[in-house]
Amino acid sequence: MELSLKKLSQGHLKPNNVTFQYGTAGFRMKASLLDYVVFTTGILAALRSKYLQGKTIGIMITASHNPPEDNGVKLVDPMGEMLAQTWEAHATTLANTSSIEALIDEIIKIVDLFEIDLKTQSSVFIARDSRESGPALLKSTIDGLNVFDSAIRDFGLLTTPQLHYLVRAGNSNGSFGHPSSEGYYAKLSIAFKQIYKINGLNNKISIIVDAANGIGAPKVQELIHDNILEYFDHFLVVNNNIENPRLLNYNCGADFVKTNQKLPENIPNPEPFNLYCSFDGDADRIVFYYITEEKHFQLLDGDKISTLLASYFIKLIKLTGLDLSVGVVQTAYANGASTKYLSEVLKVPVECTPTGVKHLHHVAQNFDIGIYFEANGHGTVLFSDNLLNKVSPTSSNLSIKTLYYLTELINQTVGDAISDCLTILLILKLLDNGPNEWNSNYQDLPNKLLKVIVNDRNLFKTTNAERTLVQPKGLQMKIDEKVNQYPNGRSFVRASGTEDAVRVYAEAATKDDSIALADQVAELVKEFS
Ligand code: 16G
Ligand code: ZN
Repeated sequence: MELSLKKLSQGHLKPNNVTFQYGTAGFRMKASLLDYVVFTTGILAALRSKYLQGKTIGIMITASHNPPEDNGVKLVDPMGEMLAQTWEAHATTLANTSSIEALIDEIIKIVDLFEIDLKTQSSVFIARDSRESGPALLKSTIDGLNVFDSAIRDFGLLTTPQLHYLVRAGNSNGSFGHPSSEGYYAKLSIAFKQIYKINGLNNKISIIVDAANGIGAPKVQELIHDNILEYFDHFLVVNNNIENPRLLNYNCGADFVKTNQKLPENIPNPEPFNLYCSFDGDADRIVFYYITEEKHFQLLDGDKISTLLASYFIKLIKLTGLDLSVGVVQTAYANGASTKYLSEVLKVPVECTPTGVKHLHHVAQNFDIGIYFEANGHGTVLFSDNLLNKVSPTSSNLSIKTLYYLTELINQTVGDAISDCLTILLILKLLDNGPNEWNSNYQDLPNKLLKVIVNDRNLFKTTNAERTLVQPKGLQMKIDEKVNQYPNGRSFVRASGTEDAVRVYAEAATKDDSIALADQVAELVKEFS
């Protein structure tokens, strides 16, 4: 190991004065700083695979909705889930070693701690999004992997959820699907066709997809054009230019639409009540929207997606006659009106977790049907083994059959914009709803999100799923005083996990109140920092 490490580490140096942290979704920052990080992450992936008796681990090189000059890397565990949290600290430690000797020491510590048998052959699947920095970072990651003898499959350009699917398929002996892009397309499109056919749907589907000029563009086109185009009377992908990497996430994509509450660039002749959706740069996030006759923009975000899913699954479960639990998982960013609608109208249990997909995913596993979405559009539905054992494609009950195919259509490894998109399109048809009916289930409380730059965001510590500050001392009390001055007021403060900043969220009965409350809380944050 030492010899190959010395040879392979040449050219991969840790930049001075930077501290790396495996954050909410892996390492993410300016691509120019990442070379050493991807090298050490390659090493860790090989160790993780060896530790898990040679099961396949995934490495995804992406910075999601971040600007084109950023990049990042994250690891995928064998069942397609995010890297186990206990290993995040090891990823951070390796990335922060500033000499080869220190790196060797840390590797040895990990090998000893987990009693890793280095002779076990490691196996790693790797893919990247469409960023310009991707190929060079891929090469450095592979150097890291080659420190140990690893079987490497480079899948080239993929969406993040495709890689999650492939890793799980690769570890599942065919029971989850074929471990190839074709296998992914086949699984989704077969399920889609079956749901459409067995339910006797005959109205064709219309959708315009804004793919953020990211990798989701060619992938959703391939899936739909080659497999299910006959079910659409209008299918168009805009912002599909991945040849010019500078356009990635620029004035388009899920983050742009959610943050600015307006249409992305390049929607041709927007028509009232046409349904649109936006992916982010690596297609693990989706939001929908439409415009009214008065040309008002209406966002159907992650909260609207989870309420639609919850109301549909509650109806479906009744028709199956099966005894299955349904629950929804949100974060503090979920609009208060959505939480109220879920618990008071739909009467489903609603759980709140800290921000970041891994937290929601974990809690959603407690239900037979665990629906989780962040307001920003990250999310999916998880199905329990109990449920999977009760559904079958050969059932004589149409609802049970439909439920079976939904478990195939919905990507259970991670939120997947393509899979979520197909699912929502079908559910709207099954419920015979258009965007306006979907949007009418509840009305969002006006809200405001602010970013405050502080000297040290680590001073801000929270509890109660990020809804209550425990530090700095005294600040939460002051926030509560402000909140109490506004009808339906709610506000919370948390340190960002991806940026050096603190975020302030506020909602209230009127737009003006939500802005005033956010501003006042932001002032308090500055005072206390
Ligand atoms: C990451 C998370 C996302 C979360 C966001 C919060 C994943 C795959 N991504 O992008 O879920 O909403 O961080 O960012 O978990 P923040 O901590 O900067 O507010
Ligand atoms: Zn993303």
